[in-house]
Amino acid sequence: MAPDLTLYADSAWMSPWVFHALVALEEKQLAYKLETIPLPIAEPLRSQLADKAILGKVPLLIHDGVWITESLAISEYLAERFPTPGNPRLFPADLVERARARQVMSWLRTSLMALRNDRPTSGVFGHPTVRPLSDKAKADADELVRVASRLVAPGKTQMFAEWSIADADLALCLMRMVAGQDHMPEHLVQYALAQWDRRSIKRFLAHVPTTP
Ligand SMILES: N[C@@H](CCC(=O)N[C@@H](CS)C(=O)NCC(=O)O)C(=O)O
Repeated sequence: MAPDLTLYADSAWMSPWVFHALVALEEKQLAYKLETIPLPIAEPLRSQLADKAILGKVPLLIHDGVWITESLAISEYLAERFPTPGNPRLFPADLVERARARQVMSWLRTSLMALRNDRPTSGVFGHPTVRPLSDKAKADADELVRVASRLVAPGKTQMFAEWSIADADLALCLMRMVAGQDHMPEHLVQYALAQWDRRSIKRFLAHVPTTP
C-alpha cells in the first residue's frame, strides 16, 4: 500500500526549505499529496500547525498522523523511514561524506544572510531583479564560491561519490548568484545547472508533484 504522505508548501513557491523537502520526496520516489498555503500562515491554521507539529511552519510533512516541520528533520525522517534498497538514497552512504553533507546543509541554513537577502529565491524561482551586491553580500558570495570550490571538482555534477540532497541545497544557493549574474567559476555554474536538470528539481520548478 502507498504510504499516506502529505507535503504542505508555500503557495508562492519561494521557500528554499520547501524546495528541499519536495526534492527529498521526489528523490525517494514516493507518491504524496501536495497542499499549498499562503504565507504568513493565518489563524486558525497557524495554531493548528503549532499544536500538531510543535513548530508551525512550511515545509510540513504529514505521514500516518505524524506532523513534522523543519526541512532537515523531514529529509532525515524520509531517509530512515524509507531506507535503501527499497528507496533511493538521500544522504551519502559513506560516514565521512554523510557528515560533510550535513555540515554543508547546516551551514547553508545558518549563514550567508547578506547574500540570501540580496539574492532572494524569488530571483531563482521567479523573476530575477538584479541589483548590486552589498559589501557583506559580496563577502558571502566569495565565501560560498570558496566552499563550493572545495567540494565540487571541475567537471563534477555532484559533491560526493553519489548524488545527495546536499547537492540540491548547494545548487540552489549557487543559483542565487547565477540568477544575479554574479561572477563565479564556470564549473560551479555547470554544477548548479546540472542539478537544475534533475527530475526532482524540475518537479519543484513546475509545481507538479508525483501523484499518488
Ligand atoms: N529552518 C526551517 C525554516 C522553515 C521556515 O522558516 N518556513 C517559513 C517559510 S520559508 C514559514 O513557514 N514561515 C511561517 C510563516 O511565515 O507564517 C526549515 O528548514 O524548514
